[in-house]
Amino acid sequence: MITLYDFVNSGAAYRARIALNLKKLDYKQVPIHLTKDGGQQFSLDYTELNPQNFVPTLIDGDIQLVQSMAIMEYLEEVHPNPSILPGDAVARAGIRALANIVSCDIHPINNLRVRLYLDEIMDVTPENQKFWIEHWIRNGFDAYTKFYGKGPQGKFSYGDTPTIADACLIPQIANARRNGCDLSDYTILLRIEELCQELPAFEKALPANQPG
Ligand SMILES: N[C@@H](CCC(=O)N[C@@H](CS)C(=O)NCC(=O)O)C(=O)O
Repeated sequence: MITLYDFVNSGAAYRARIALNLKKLDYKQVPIHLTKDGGQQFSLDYTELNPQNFVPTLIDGDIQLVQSMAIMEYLEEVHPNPSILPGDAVARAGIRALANIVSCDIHPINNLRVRLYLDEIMDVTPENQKFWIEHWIRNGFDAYTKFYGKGPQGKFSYGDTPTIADACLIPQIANARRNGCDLSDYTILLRIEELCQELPAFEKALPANQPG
């Protein structure tokens, strides 16, 4: 049995939920509330599992995995069908490039710990924090749209089946909405989102559909 330590509004955990659902794997969820009790990710027990104090963490038997990208690639290698990283070396590099735009270049700069640092240490006003968040989301989504244009321009982010790129994009769009970003310029990304949300794997992973 697989166990996923996750949090409803965590984009990184949302990626892992999508990947698990696309692979049609059963898993138990253990919520780690990122703000309750001073942040349950900082408890001693959870720190043992994830020394970075992040969600997600995935337990598969006696295997313990951290980092959502590593988790998705592990799932792909252990359960290759259906593939979420399909194609030849060029296609796979293209999919990883899109996924990394979100996971390396947007998400970490807008993460909870960074926002708390801006707020509490750097004394950045709420208005300027909003500018910061929106700036990096737009910067990444502009790049994502351009890279989509250089790929096969299929129904999903890269080709006609959902991949780890979509598993990164959809949570980031949800995060952008939660932060009040105007997404009207991103018609291609919104079209991909609409198609993804029609799939049960994405629907089941929605924050609104999580236990508790
Ligand atoms: N690179 C990590 C990032 C994980 C991450 O940033 N998780 C966030 C939630 S989306 C978190 O746990 N933040 C806790 C904090 O900032 O204290 C991954 O992809 O797993």
